[in-house]
Amino acid sequence: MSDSAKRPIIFSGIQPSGELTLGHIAGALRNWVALQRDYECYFCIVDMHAITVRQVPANLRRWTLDCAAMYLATGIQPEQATIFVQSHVPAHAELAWVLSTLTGFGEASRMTQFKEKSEQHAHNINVGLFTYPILMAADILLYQADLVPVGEDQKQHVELTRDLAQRFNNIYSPTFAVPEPYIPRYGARLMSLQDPHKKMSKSDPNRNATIFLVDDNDAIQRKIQRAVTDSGTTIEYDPENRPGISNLIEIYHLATDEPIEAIVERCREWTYSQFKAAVAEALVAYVEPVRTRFQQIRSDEASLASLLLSGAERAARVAQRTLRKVYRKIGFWSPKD
Ligand code: AQP
Repeated sequence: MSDSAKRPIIFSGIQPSGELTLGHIAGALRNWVALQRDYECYFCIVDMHAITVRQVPANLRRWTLDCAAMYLATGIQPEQATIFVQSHVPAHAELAWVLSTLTGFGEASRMTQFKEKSEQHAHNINVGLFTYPILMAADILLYQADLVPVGEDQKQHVELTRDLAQRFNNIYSPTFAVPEPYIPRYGARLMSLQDPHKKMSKSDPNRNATIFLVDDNDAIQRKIQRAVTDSGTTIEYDPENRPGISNLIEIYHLATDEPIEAIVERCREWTYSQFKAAVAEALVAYVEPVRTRFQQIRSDEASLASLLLSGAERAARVAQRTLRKVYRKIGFWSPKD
């Protein structure tokens, strides 16, 4: 393929720090699937990010394979995308070190995810949590990504990535593509079912707050029925003032593809309990095939291992090319230059 025929590049990743949730589909996976045919895609399982919070080693290993299987179960095509584990490609840590020397302490201190996670993990506010966005910048820049499809919470990190790319390009010479975030209009921040002011999270200690993609149909029904709403009576989309019901409308939209406006128009006068029943039914129909595919794919560990091995080899070749260029430009001596 000639250079002019090259497809633009996507990089994105998910931490294997638990079972994946409906939030991951809404903010990330469904957009990866939609974009995969038109882009050259690198979809990473970011285990190095996951250890910024203390992990049980056996769980981390299991969730890494779960994550790969879920990528496939939600529709990522291994023929279209390079799927790999971050720690299998050492260039991520190496470029992160270089970028850390270009990042201001104050700049890193402004990252809201660090502030939030420091509160959640007050007993373990480690330096890795602080430098997390720099490692994320390295992830993205190594592959010369043009687009980074993420949920709303990651927008600030992509902005930092852009600043670092531009800074490096200005100090040395053009080296990195400057990536754009890709944030969906709806579902960019699915909220907790138990506290609609909080993001739905895989590590929420309250399992009722989160729809996991491996939840069985009964669990999905139960969680939706118990979702916290508000004291209103109509089905209206107003995330600021009616976050609970608006979140359920976004979930319904995700499960059925019916436009938000059409849902509101059709269901405005329904009771909350009627609407919750409809959301639960649609969500069961949406999640069940994903769960079934996941179970099939996850049961074949040998195939997953071979997919991740070849993914890492391919990713490492591309990443190494960028890293070599960076090392040369910053003045690291090498006998190969
Ligand atoms: N609730 C969500 N709504 C929309 N997008 C979401 N994403 C995660 N949760 C939601 C998007 O998924 C991608 C990868 O996320 P991650 O698991 O690497 O990190 P996270 O955002 O910290 O997700 P969790 O579930 O909250 O993980 P834990 O509990 O381990 O911290 C990102 O694009 C993210 O925006």
